[in-house]
Amino acid sequence: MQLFDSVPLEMDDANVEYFPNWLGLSQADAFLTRLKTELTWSQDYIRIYGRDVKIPRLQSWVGDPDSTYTYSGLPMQPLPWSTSLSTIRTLCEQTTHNTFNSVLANWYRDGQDSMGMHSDDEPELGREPTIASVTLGYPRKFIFKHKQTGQKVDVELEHGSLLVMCGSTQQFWQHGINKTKRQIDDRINLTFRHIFKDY
Ligand SMILES: O=C(O)CCC(=O)C(=O)O
Ligand SMILES: [Mn+2]
Repeated sequence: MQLFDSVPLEMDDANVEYFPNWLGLSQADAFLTRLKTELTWSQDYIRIYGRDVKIPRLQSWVGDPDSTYTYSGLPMQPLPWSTSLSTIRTLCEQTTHNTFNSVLANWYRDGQDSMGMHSDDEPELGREPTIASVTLGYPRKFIFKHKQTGQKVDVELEHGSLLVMCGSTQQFWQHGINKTKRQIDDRINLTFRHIFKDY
């Protein structure tokens, strides 16, 4: 069993732990390269005021066959586990002492790709979900905003890092990734989740 250096983020009403060098550099590089071809990536759309709008990133939803998930109003049927994703899932389970039956993969192609502020608080994730978030590729700033006080906390998520959110984090905080005008390379983020069938 490996032990990793981690830092808790200073946040009220939350439980967030950051593991900067969770994967070795060559392992992280290899996963980044493999996931680009191993996964089936799609350009999904959401409906806003009667118009279909492109989600600003590519996505892939992978999981056990019964882990259907509704994300931003989109019901998603999971694709089967790929070799790399199964390996990373096991590593996440070992570090967090949790089990995960699904993962949402997001591919931010450049600085124009982003994710709006939201909480991972869908009912199928249960009360106080543990979310394990793995970053591969170009570092991006991950922003937290407290829903009641407006307090902001941010953390630069680095290549090969793991961010674990648990306890009341989703209840009290939103999170997201802003666009940036900087010329930056791409990044893949994996959020491992446990979907409950009966909720
Ligand atoms: O890309 C990230 O770090 C955030 C991803 C995220 O929040 C999500 O998939 O729900
Ligand atoms: Mn999220």
